This record gives sequence, structure tokens and C-alpha cells, in this order.
Amino acid sequence: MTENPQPTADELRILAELENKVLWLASWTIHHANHLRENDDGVKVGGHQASSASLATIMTALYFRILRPQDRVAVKPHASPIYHAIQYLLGRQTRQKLEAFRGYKGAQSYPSRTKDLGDVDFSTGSVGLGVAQTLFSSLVQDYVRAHGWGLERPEGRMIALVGDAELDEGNIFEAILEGWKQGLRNCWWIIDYNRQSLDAVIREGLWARYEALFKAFGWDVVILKYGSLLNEAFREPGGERLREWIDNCPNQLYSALVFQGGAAWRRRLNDEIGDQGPVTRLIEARSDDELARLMTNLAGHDLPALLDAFGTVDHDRPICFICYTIKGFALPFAGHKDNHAGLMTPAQTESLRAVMNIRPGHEWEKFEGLSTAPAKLQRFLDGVPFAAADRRHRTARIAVPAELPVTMQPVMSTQAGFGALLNELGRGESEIADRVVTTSPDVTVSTNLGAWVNRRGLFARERMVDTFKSERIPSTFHWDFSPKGQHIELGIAEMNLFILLSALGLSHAINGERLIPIGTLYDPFIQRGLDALNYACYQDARFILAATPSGITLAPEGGAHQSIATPLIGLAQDGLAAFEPAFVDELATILAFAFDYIQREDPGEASERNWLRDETGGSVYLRLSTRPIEQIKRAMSSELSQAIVDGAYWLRRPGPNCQVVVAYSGAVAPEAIQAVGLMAEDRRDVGLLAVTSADRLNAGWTAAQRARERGLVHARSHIEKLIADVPSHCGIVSVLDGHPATLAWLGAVQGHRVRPLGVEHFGQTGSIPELYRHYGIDANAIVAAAATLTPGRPIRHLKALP
Ligand SMILES: Cc1ncc(C[n+]2csc(CCOP(=O)(O)OP(=O)(O)O)c2C)c(N)n1
Ligand SMILES: [Mg+2]
Repeated sequence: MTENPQPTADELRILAELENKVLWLASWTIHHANHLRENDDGVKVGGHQASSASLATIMTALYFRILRPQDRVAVKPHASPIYHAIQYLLGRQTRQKLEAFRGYKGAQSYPSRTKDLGDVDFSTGSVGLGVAQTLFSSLVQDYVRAHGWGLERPEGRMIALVGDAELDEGNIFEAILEGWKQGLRNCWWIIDYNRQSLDAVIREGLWARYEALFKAFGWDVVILKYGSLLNEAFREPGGERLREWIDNCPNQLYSALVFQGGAAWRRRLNDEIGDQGPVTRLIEARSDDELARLMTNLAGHDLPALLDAFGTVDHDRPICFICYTIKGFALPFAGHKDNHAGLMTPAQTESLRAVMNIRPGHEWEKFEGLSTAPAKLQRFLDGVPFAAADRRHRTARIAVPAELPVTMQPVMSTQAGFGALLNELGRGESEIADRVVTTSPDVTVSTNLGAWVNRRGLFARERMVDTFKSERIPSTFHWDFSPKGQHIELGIAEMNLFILLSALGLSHAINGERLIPIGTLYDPFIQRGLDALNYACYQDARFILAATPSGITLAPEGGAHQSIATPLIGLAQDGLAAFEPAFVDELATILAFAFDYIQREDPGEASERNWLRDETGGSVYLRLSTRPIEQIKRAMSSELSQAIVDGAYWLRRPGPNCQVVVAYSGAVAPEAIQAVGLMAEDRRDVGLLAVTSADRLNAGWTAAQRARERGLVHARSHIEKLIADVPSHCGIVSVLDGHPATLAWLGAVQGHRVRPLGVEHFGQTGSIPELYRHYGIDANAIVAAAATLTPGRPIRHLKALP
């Protein structure tokens, strides 16, 4: 290995000093936040001191020596104080932010791509997700390079620092399986094997399960157990006996002895193996302190061992390092099973101060208490390879056509329209088409991506022909795998879909190559991967999600697949603009918008046109349906397309004496249209509002209200403008195939009474008419609601409800 030659003794000395410094700064950051900062509410803010200390040595080795700028790291959430301390030493974090750790606009409790200063690669916090994201980021790196992009840049390693209990999260194993299928490379997972979780000491021998498991999926496994002091001791007479004792020592006992210290180690060792000649001499030759240092000398706290293990890797196979560590290493509660939320007392911090040689008032100084000359330390830090470049790429936008062509059928579903739109896109030649990458968890065909995949092929690093095609067996799908393919076929795990979308959707920042990711899945299964979707949005990854079929409208698919909560997810999920179009021309408009929207990154203020933060962009969720409905023949004016994107337009404008407005979203459009027709003779000037995005409509309204409260009295949102002239006595019946609360708020905009229709219970199978009747979202139910809500003569077309 030429890249990471063995460190010199001098470098080792500096790294050891930095390790102490990192531990001190992290400890002081936590101490400051909990004991020194003015605290409004008197509540301790915590800081996971023990969990953080666990990784101090490993992260020192990585950040100050092993990592290269192109490497990307997901840091275990609770190692945040250590991470921030390292960034501070590298000049990428400020003292001010450290002083405000866990406070308003301070360094974040868990490393955050969006909320911390610029150098966090992957946000973490919900354990397991950041880990899996490194795996998918490796796959995305391979995808980008296989397409010939970014080859001028060196390949990076995707590295996760993983808590041992973090491996309880099932999504990690789903990811490992997918990684194996896709030929994962350049991925390191470094397990902080401290044998403690939040509540518990972990099961004996877990490492052996991990080892077998990772090996089964083609990973190399490197177990880093003992540090150099212990290894040397094992070579002394009696050393083997000592090794045997430690190997057989239960995790609980080991932890307890770590906590108790040297005298306790001596007592216990003497009790159990003390009468065995040489090993007694080995023990007795050491003072209590020396014995404690020896017995806690695990490889995860041994810099030379770590540097050697990481620095000598000369291949790109995925590696799982199992690093034995001690939770809270070098701190007074090291090893104690209750230490997860443990905070050092001021007196304990003072003891650490003494050990670290820090003068009062000099706590934040980078080189305080170190014996190497400051200039030399600074020179070392200036030469740290990882910090040599600005690591986050800025990437130009890809041009998006104003309109997307689509072949319309007179009767068509939005899902079919989605397939047709992508088919057209795939047929043409454009940069945007080349940058689109689609993916689906085993529902490619059933979400209508088949035609696109026929045109653009499946991605794999190695070519694989479609045997059905080569054998000339007729099939609708010709699916060859190649490095140029643009569809990533996933197994069924929806968590993997969202984490892959998150990785694809950060490619512009991580690989410097922009992708336009589109993922498809069945709408109900959004909930299966919801935390991963939330995590993708939190990281500001950019992608389009097409969820179909949805609602109870998927009737023949059965009750188990009906989704009713997803429109509320669309409404509430930050960073995700949700649309539920009814007609394919609406979808074409929304998709063209989405291609542009997912590329926007201006930090600017919200536009005063609709009060949405459109300039900042985000991801897009399309809730689509398999229900074929009659399309409206119309020209798409720019006014209409703007209204569709803003969230609603009048399909039938209400007259001045309007008594009823029907506001609908999505696949129930025919019922809404029909209901308006049925009421026309008995209620005056009925209006029909097509809601294409309850989410954007609601967000604009909320933002405009906030603006008015700040004194911008003329602020008006799209929905306020739309219904400004609807008389106050008018009632609104809202309806969608989803939870009624999605549109119920419409009444609060101008004080209209609302009867929100929708689906609250689910599970019944049947045809669409049967189910719409059963759940009360058919034309009859809309008319009945209108009749009850608004005074007037009986509506003659109202049938008796079943
Ligand atoms: C999805 C999720 N569930 C629960 C938590 C709460 N939690 C935080 S840390 C932790 C245990 C962590 O143990 P481990 O990964 O071994 O890290 P250590 O503290 O030992 O370093 C738990 C349950 C979380 N952050 N995310
Ligand atoms: Mg642990």
C-alpha cells in the first residue's frame, strides 16, 4: 500500500494527542451545554457522553489519517459530539456552534446534512438508516461511473460507523441482501462493538452471528479485538491463560469490571485464575492503574491497531470491521450499563481537565494541554487529506422541457398516463431522459414502468441478457441488464426503495453528477418505508415517488392493499410536495414541474405569488390510480397549468349565488362531476373545485396567514384567491379516496361549512362502485352531503342511501 504508509512514531504521537483532544472537546461541549449555558427551562440537554467516547479512537484514526475527501461517512448518531470536535479541529466547525450544542441553531444532537455546517455526508439519528444509506450510495456511485460520468474524480469509500445495537434494525439486513445482489463494492461498516445498547448489555457471542452473516453475503469480516498492550501481555508467560479468561468473560461482568477499575480487576482475576503461577506474576507485575489500562486495552481504542487495519486494505470488497470498544472509554462511567444518558458531573469534568492538562479559561483552545508544539500540530491538521477539498459538490441543473408529450387515450388512468409519459420520454433523446433513473421494489410492471424499461434497460455492472429474448420466447418485456441501463431493479423491501432514492437523490452533492430518480411502489406500502422516506426528506434528497395503485379504488387488488392515510402523509411530510391528479394532462403538467422542482436549491424567500417555498425545491409524491376515467379534451393554457401546480382550479366556476361547492381530489373525479350534475336543478350555481394538491394548497394557505400575521397584509394564497368570491352561506362538500381530513380544512379558509367525505375504515373488497357506495364517496353520497349541508328544496336525484 502506498496510499497509507505506516505512520511514523511522530505521527502516532500527534494522533494520540489529537485523540485526547477530541475526547476533551467533546466532553467540554457536553459539559458546556449542560452546566454552563444559560438554560431557559432548566432541563439538561444531554449529549450521550458515553456513546460518543466509544468512537473517539476510531474516528481519530479515520478522520485524521485514513479518510480521503471522496470518502463519505455516516456517523453513529450518538457520536455527534466527537464528530463536531473533529470538525472543529479541522476548521470546519465553530466554537459558537459547539457552545450552542443541542441548542437553537447550534451543532446538532445527531450529525445533520441540512442543519449542521456543510460537511456532514449523511444525516443520522434514526438508527440503521444512515448505515444502509452508505451501501446504497456505493451502488449509486457505481451507477454514475458506469454511465461514464464523473470518471475524472477518484472513487470514494462509503463508510458507516455503526452502533452494535443499531444492527437490531431490520432495514440493515434488507440492505445487505440487496447489496449482495447488486455486487456491492467500496463499502465499509465499522461496528462499535461496545456490547451495550441504550437499556442493555448485549447477548454473548453476537459477534459470531455478525461474522457468519456478513460472510454469507460476500463481505470480508475483520475482527479487531485486542489492543497492542494486551497482545504483548498474551505473549508473556501466563498470557494465554489471561486471553482465555477474557475470551470467556461474560459481557456483563467485563462491563462491570471496567466500571469498577483496577482493584476490582485484580480481585476478580486473582479469584478466578490467580493461583496459576505465571499468570499471577503477570497480574502482580502491574499496579492497579496499569492493570485497568491493560484489561481495557481493546483494539477499538488502540490507534496503531486501527490504523494498521484500515490503512492496509487494498481491495474494494465490502468490509465489516467488528471493533471491540468500551462505552464511555476514558470517562468515569466507562462500562456502566446505565451510562447511555449519563452525564459527567462538574467534579468529574474537573478530573478530566486535570488529566488533559487544561487551564481554566482555555477549554476551547485547540492545542491546550498538548505537548507537541502548536505550529507542528497545526501543520499536521493542515495536511489532513480528508480536509483537503471542499467535499460537497455543486451541480448545474439539467434543462427540463416546458411540456411533456403524451399520447392520450379517451379513457385512461393516471397510472397508465404515468407509464405513457415515461415511455415517450424514453423514446426521445434528451439529457433529462438520460439522467432519469427509475427503481421499484419488485413492482416495476404493475406500476407501469415496463415500457420505459423496455426502452432504457436494466442497470447492472455486468451485462446480462434476457434469456427469454435470446431464446425467442414471446414476452412483453425485453429486459437486458447492462452498465448503461437506467432502471435499478430492487427486491420487495420498501425501506430499500426509499434509502436508494435518498442515495440517488443526493448524487448531485455526493458524486457531483445529477440524477433524476423516480421510484414506484404501491401506495399503501409507503407506510412500510415511512421512516426511510422521512429520513430521505430530512437529508434533502431529491426524487419523484409515483405511488400506485392507491386508495380503495384499487378495488380488485383487495382490502389489504387499500391506503387511506397516505394523503395525510403527503400533506404533512416536510420536503415532499404531494399531488393527486385525476386527469392525465394534469399529470403531464405536474411531472414537468417535478423534473424542475427536484433540482431547485435556492435558499431564497417564499414567492409572494403562492407563498410556497418553491425556490428551495424538494421531492415530489404522485398519488396515482389504476382507475380508467374519461379524459377532458382541453388545451393546456399556462394559467391552467400554473393552477394545477399550485394545487387547484375550478372545473366549474361557482356562480354568484352559489350554494354548494364540491371539492374533490384524484380518482373520484367522475363521482364529483356526476354529483354536480345531479344537484344542478335544485342548488344554485354549484361549483366544482379540482384539487390537484391538497398539500401545496394547504402549505400556501398556512404560509400566507403567517405572512399576514407578520404584517404583510396583502398576502393571499392560491386557495384564498380561488374561493374569495364564494358566498359565505355556501357549503363545501369535499371528497377524495383517502382520509377525509385531507380536505376538511378548506372550510377554515373563509369560514365555510364543510362536510368532508373520504375513507376512514378500510379492508372491504369489491368493485369500485360497490366500494364507493360502501364507504360513502359515490355521487349519491356527495349529493346527500350537499343536501344536508345546505338549505333548499330536496334534491330530486338523491336516491335513498343504502
Ligand atoms: C429507530 C430508532 N429507534 C430508537 C432510537 C433510540 N436509541 C438511540 S441510541 C439507542 C441504542 C444504541 O445502542 P448502540 O447502537 O449500541 O450505540 P451505543 O450507544 O452503544 O454507542 C437507541 C435505542 C433511535 N435513535 N432510533
Ligand atoms: Mg452499543
